[in-house]
Amino acid sequence: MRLRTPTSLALVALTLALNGCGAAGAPVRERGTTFTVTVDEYLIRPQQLRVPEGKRLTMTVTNRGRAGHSIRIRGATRNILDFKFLRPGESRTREFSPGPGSYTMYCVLANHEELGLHGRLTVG
Ligand SMILES: [Cu+2]
Repeated sequence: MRLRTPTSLALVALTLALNGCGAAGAPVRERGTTFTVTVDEYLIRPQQLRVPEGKRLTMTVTNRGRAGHSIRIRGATRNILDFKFLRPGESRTREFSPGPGSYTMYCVLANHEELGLHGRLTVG
């Protein structure tokens, strides 16, 4: 087997990092009031989502994973929305009217947030 040079190893690492970003990290700006996020083990997509402020929003969470997930949206001082336990394949839709600001979307189960199941919801 041919030994790889440090340069080609660095390129492989860079390519993997870029692919990782593209898979979940591309920020999405949603101009409408209806949007969907998908969750699995252990990512939420989109991971950075911006939505309009001053509107009633309709959010759907779809679980594309093989485990159950319970998604919550938390602000600086309180939780503003809960999607109770979603079985694999299940979707649920909720309406809410968040104030402007930055929120965290995450899974409340076990250590799922720590494993990567979290994202940022920016209103405004
Ligand atoms: Cu989970």
